[in-house]
Amino acid sequence: MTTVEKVPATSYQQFMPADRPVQYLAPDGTGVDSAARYARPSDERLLEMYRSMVHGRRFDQQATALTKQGRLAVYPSSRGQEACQIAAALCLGEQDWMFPTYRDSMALAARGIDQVELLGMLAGYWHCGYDPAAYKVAPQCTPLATQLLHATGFAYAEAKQGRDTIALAFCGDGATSEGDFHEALNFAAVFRAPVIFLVQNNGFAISVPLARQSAAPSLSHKGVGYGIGSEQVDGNDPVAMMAVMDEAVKYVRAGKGPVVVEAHTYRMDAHTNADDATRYRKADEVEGWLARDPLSRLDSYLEGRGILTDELREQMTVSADADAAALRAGMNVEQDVDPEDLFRFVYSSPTPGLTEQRNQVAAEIAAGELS
Ligand SMILES: Cc1ncc(C[n+]2csc(CCOP(=O)(O)OP(=O)(O)O)c2C)c(N)n1
Repeated sequence: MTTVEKVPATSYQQFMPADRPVQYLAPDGTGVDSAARYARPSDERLLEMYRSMVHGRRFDQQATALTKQGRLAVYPSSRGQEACQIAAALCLGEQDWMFPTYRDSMALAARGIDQVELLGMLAGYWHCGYDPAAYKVAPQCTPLATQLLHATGFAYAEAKQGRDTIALAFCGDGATSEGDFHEALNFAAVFRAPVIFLVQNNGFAISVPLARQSAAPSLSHKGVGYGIGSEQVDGNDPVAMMAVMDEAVKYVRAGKGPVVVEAHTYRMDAHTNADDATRYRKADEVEGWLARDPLSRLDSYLEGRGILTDELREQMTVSADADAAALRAGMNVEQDVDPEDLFRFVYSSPTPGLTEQRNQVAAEIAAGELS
């Protein structure tokens, strides 16, 4: 009879997420008695995060309005996910890279990307409206989970060259069902790539609810099987988000391997402006999440601590409105686009199919069939 060698109990326990999402603030902004696994961020950083969240929400609202004015082809709002995206952006160092999805525009704005450039792709001006190298932000990926592989390969290469860079890859709950998610986690774990996988679990993959997507105890548990340190956090609690992301950055930068962070959150708007969310979710569910709004939660907390005053709040609102006005003005300037750019830079040597498409578009333009 053969015996199976016993695996020490701690070998997987060190990767286990908390039983319940880490939380520091109750929905009304009062402090909760947390296990305080992680250091609480300073008041200065929380105020900075609040400022960035006010700007992020205003940006998101403006981008949604731009779809109604025909200036953007589409916009996937992330209203309600401010704490996840902005904590993630603010916890990175200047040398680090982000690998975002279509939903992560607020994180990109928080990183300092020019807002008109940021929306360039969704306006149809260019493949990626901003310069990825200048901001250290890869293009926003629409094919689900592909960015996780890009981030993993990039982080691995950076480590191999002895650079102190970490990669932060974003994805949604639905993307954790993609093969690319699993391949990225496995490679990152085996080769200790310095990458953070931030899963924003907003409850839906378009109209598909989480229960039809995964039977795992939590999405953070998906990291455990790969030998990745994993955590779950209340993604609408800005203090907890920043505390967990700070720790994740520290862990990954110390060379301990990748981390999976699942942030439990909710997208308050439809999947995009082209979707009608009332067809698959109930109004009372949305109401319940509105009561857990991350921005008002941090507002109450900082006000309670005497850090956020009416005057400061007003200043931030005025400054966010000014940014939105500049964005509107910038998006109302027609940009010169060359339709041939659609086909350039796709492959170093264009495929026959691509050449045929390019010739067809050129012929239609020459014949005045496209303007
Ligand atoms: C490989 C691939 N399959 C399908 C789609 C179509 N699609 C676009 S968004 C989406 C849902 C994604 O949900 P989730 O990962 O939870 O992210 P969220 O949109 O909620 O941020 C799907 C299926 C796609 N973009 N890429």
